[in-house]
Amino acid sequence: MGVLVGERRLITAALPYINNIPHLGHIVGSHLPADIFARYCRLKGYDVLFVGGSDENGTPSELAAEDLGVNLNEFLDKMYEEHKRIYDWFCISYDNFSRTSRKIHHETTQEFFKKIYENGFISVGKVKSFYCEKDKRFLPDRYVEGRCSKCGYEHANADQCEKCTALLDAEQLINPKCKICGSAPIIKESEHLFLRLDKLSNRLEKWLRENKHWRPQVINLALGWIKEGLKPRCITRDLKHGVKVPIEGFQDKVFYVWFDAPIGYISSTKEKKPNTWEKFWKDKNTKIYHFLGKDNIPFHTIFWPAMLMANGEFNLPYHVVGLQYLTYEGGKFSKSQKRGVFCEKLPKTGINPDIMRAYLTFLIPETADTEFKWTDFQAKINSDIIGNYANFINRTLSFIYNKLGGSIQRPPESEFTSSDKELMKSVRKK
Ligand code: B3M
Ligand code: ZN
Repeated sequence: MGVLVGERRLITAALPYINNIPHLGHIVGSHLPADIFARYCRLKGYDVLFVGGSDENGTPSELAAEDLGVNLNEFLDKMYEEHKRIYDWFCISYDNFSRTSRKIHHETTQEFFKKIYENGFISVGKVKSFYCEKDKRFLPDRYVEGRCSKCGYEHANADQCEKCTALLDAEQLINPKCKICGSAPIIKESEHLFLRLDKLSNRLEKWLRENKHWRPQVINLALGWIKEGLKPRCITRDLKHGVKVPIEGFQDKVFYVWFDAPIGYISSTKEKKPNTWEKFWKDKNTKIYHFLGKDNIPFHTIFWPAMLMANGEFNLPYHVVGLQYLTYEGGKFSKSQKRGVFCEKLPKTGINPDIMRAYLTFLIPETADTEFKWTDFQAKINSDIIGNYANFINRTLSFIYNKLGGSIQRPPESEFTSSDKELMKSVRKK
């Protein structure tokens, strides 16, 4: 079909945070468009690998397990199964859906980091954060609350006040309290590692400008960040749960979750193709396509390519397909307000996954946000799927039945193409 032998495509969908049950916005924002593209590429004859996995490190999963009062690993195992069931229900044709809690991912991240370190793109700096002397631990932002120094709201988090949206730093929170034990934490300075984005800014800009095939919203966002000026970015955290930092003096820290998560694309490839994974990442005949939602664009157009450049051994993404948001009946999806369709409920509705996929495919928010509406779901399925597509097939079959006595003359075998033969085979199977 016009495809050169050996042309390869590695396709990824953003790794979902494990602590949230995905809603329809997650499906249309990455898994579904990546799946459609992967199916298309397979049909065209490319050597395709479609990988993903769950993003399991960092504070969100630690917090979620603590809130439920369950053991973290049990929580992660249960949520992984839940996620997997949902993507299977939607027939997302992942070749591998891995987990960033697996050993292979931890090792891959540490090796990836070491190379960046040896190449001179890591610096050391000091960061001030809250430390609870009673719990003997540094507290992530969401573990501390206090009074906002801007508007007086009593339950502001350490990094941001939810009421007035002001971004705060540790010293701007009045009467801070540790959310675990209620005592007042102190501010402590600790050493962290930084990725030298500043050193890579020119190379990133040059590369971004070469990517003429990207969508304007994606490229403009990325160039906007470059214009603002890139600063070294902290890539370590004082947490227990995550990938351990493999160098002297930092062994009690873990990597920032956005540092290890994109490396999950590599570890998922390795897990599936232990002997041939490198050709999907290093060979010139491979193109890498990342599918992700709008909020993930900066990480995939700046932070991740910078990590790849600093490491030096891997190809850069060929395409970063950034999608916009899906809204639900005129507002945002919200778990706490119970707004939207959360996918664990879908199998119980009796809706056929193909019907849901068909409507969601109409809605993929390619250039602007789109809206899920049940009345529109009904109208689209009735008019486009049943009215047009099913009607076309029904009319053709009725015509053959009524006018041609129920059969059409079979053309000679030599006239069938290989895709005709495949189609006949799959029709007979049903
Ligand atoms: N887990 C954010 C999200 O789920 C983050 C994506 C990681 S992709 C490497 O939207
Ligand atoms: Zn405030």
